[in-house]
Amino acid sequence: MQHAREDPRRRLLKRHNDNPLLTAYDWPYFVNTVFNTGAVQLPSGETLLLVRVEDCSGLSHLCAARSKDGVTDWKIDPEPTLSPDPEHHPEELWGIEDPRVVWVDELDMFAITYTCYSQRGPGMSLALTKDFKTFDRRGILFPPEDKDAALLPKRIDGRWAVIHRPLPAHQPAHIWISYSPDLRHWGDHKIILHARNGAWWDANKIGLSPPLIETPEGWLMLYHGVRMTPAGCIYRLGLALMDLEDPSRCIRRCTKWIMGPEAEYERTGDVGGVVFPCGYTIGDDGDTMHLYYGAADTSIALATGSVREMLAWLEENSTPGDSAAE
Ligand code: BMA
Repeated sequence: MQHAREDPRRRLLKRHNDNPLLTAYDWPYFVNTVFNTGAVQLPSGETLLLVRVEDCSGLSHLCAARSKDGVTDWKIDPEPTLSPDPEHHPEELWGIEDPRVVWVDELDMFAITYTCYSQRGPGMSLALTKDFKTFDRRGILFPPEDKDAALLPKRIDGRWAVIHRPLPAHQPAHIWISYSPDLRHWGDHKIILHARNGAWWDANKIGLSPPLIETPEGWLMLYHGVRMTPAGCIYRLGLALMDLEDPSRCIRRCTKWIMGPEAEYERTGDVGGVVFPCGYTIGDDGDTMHLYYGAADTSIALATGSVREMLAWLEENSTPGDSAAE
């Protein structure tokens, strides 16, 4: 008998047949693993992945891979594209990880938010680029521990907004928003999505996955929930819809996860049981999402879905507002 969760009709996100798309064996230089990746479409139409690469020291850097169709024939930079720079940025001493990339019209630049791994734990940094060759590093925005950040691609009421996930010494860990007039000074910090309690799939620890997706109904958020089990953590994905004018206001939030580790390459690897998307591209139809995710902290995989279907599903499988205390 087929298990319900294996029923493809229930899947909002369909895994690509060629998964995993990229592994360490595809890399032009020797590395341990390639996994959590930002993704954008370049003006040329190419897909660019900004990949977290872990070398055999255990530290990570970022490397760009480009492909015409977003699936095959990847042209990978022959050496690291963005390396930790602890001399000028001591907060990058133990590497840089998990980039989220958005195109920002007003700046005429891509904004990359990434984890900087400092001696005091992971914090969150910002760099700007036009071409993924030269970078304007803006340094650390939020001190440790903080991760899973993405800039909104435009100002909200005149201010920049970043979604992020501080990690307090004692869980739970919730998703926050912070605002800035200049991308430098940040304030008005506010929790926008609480980790649930008890046995929920998204209890105790949640975080933003890729950058928010602007839709006519609101900002669609894909977030991860970390289920802690005696055998280790399970990273799954869920949906929330945030108000377009006020992204700190959650309109509705899913009750069930939409994707979890099922395939062999998601269950087995350096950290099994992890699907971790940091980026997507949207097809020419304005609806098809190509979601790139790290699988088991070991490879890069692709799943495709319809934003419209996700919104419709959310209507049926959600509770209004943040609804965390239940
Ligand atoms: C999270 C992040 C991710 C990683 C995941 C599973 O805390 O550090 O980079 O993929 O854990 O190990």
